[in-house]
Amino acid sequence: MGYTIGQKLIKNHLLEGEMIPGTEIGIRIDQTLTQDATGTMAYLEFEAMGVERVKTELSVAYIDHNTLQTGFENADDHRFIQSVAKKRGLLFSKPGNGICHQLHLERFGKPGKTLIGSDSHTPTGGGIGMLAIGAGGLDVAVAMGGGTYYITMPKMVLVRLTGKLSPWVSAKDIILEVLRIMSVKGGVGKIIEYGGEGVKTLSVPERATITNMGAELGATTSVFPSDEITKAFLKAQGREEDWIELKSDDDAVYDEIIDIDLSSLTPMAAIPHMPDNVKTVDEIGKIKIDQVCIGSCTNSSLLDMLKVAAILKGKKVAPNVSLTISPGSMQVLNMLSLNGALSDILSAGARLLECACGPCIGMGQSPNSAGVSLRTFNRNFEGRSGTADAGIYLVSPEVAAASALTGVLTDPRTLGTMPEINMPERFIINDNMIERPAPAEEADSVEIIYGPNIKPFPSSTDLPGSIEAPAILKVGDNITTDHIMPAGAKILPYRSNIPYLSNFCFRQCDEHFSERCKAAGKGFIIGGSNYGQGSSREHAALVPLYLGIKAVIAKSFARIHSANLINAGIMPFTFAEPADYDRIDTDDILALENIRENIEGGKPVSIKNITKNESYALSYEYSARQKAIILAGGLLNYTKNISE
Ligand code: MIC
Ligand code: SF4
Repeated sequence: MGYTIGQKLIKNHLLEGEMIPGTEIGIRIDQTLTQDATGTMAYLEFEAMGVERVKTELSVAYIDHNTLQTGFENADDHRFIQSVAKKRGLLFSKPGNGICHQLHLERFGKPGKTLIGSDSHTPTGGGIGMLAIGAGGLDVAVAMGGGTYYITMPKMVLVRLTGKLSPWVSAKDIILEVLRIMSVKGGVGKIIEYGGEGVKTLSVPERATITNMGAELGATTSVFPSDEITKAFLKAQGREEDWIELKSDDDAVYDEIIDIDLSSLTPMAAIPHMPDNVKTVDEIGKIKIDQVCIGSCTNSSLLDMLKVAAILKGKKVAPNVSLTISPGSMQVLNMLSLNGALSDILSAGARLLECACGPCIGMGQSPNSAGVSLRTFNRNFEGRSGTADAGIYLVSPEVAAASALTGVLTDPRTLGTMPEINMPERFIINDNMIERPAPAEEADSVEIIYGPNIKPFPSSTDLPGSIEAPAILKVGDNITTDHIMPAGAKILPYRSNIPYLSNFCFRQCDEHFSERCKAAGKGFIIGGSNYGQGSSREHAALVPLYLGIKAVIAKSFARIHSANLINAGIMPFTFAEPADYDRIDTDDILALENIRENIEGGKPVSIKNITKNESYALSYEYSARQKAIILAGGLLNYTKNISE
């Protein structure tokens, strides 16, 4: 039996376990990336591990999220990360150089390699045939130290593309269609692989738009073959030697196949407040809009920006619309400025933002009250933009630019003939904003600079024999990490200050969550299905740990969050009978009796509802390693125990 691309990549990096879907495997990691919002914590954890120099082939620390410096905090964190990078052997990408995923694709990603990143959109690298996976900061720190990375062996899904996109329909519409079909939890435990004749019609940036938003499917990762198109892209980046061919075997077997005829797609949008709430632009109609934001790691490539410039050229942005443009990287911005496209964008009345995440993570540009904002981004979760009652629509650059001109949601097919945009044969290469590490022999003299905003991260203790505590919070389905630990310009600067962050935990669901946790001293969270979807931020586990949360009992979990909970020493359990979810109310006193003994012995676990005098069976599928981590009270304790 032949292999799929995902299976080949895993097989070439397999260190532990067997490639049996649903079982835990350990893989070797070639490259890592971090961004600043998760990076500060990841490097604090790396420092706690006591490793002198990173042991990967390549590790890069990017600064792209916390670039608004409204106080000393972000600049201090940048300085801390830069000093760690210099001392420990990492490349450092300075603020303003661009968004980690776009930059990594341009300058460092290599087909056939493994990459983990402390950001959920790391699978963008699948666009050039990498096995690129989003992970919690601690997992990335372990990989930087040369440690194995563990995942559940995924199932393989083939999305078979046939035909060719019609004019004005783009890669964003393909992934929106996949989201419509599969939903935000449809990808959990799966690798989404793209194949079929239609693949040849898609350039690398278009492929990367698709793999990027595979994160919204909950997938382990997404991947494209590495072919002549990949080669041409790497050549244009001056990196032809990094190319290898990668394709699935003819007799590869997939667990699921989804067929999409590209020619049947029309412009689409994900309507508020979930990325899988997908409708065609026609179905939604000409709603009035207030803001258009073009950029983010999903749609900020040169190709995207050139399309936008061509649409805006010689025209004027509608009076009621604020249009922002964030190019994905310095390379993109440089090329736009040299070929005049930037002038077309600016002349139309756009606001140019720096090459960073910006509005995507609520770092500025929050819409007006009850505003409607069209964004080329990947997430439209309620409140994420910074305006609680704004409605965010996720669209392609073509829909975004066309709508910015009319002031209403507009089908770009009404614009007439589509301008032809080609990929450049050579990108402008300028790595002036990448700092190289000190040579190993000089590393000793580099001092790590800690700012006053850096507070110790919470510690956890061994799993006790039994736990009795209230159900502090009960939430519904599809709770995102943005609900658990919100981001945005006001909160993000405190990513290295867990005590302060704890004041904002679950704010959107229960204003008093933090105080109630502090009063109770310990507690449980009851969740619906797909609990913890969205980002990789381990803060969504570290802050609940700080607040005394001992276990989360949900109908199902998102992959990265479940791994982060275990790493923090918080037990994720699922209801054996999903209907038992309905039987628990907030403030019910619950007890996990003999929990230590049960986990240790792999015995069945149930939770007693003392208030209602009932008991509910729970399921857990911890590997032997995960059990040991839970018993030790988290990955850091576990690592310390085995190295003592
Ligand atoms: C996001 O898009 O939500 C983020 C901000 O990039 C996160 C990481 C973080 O919370 O710092 C992600 O996607 O992992
Ligand atoms: Fe940055 Fe947004 Fe991409 Fe997250 S999704 S990495 S915030 S651009």
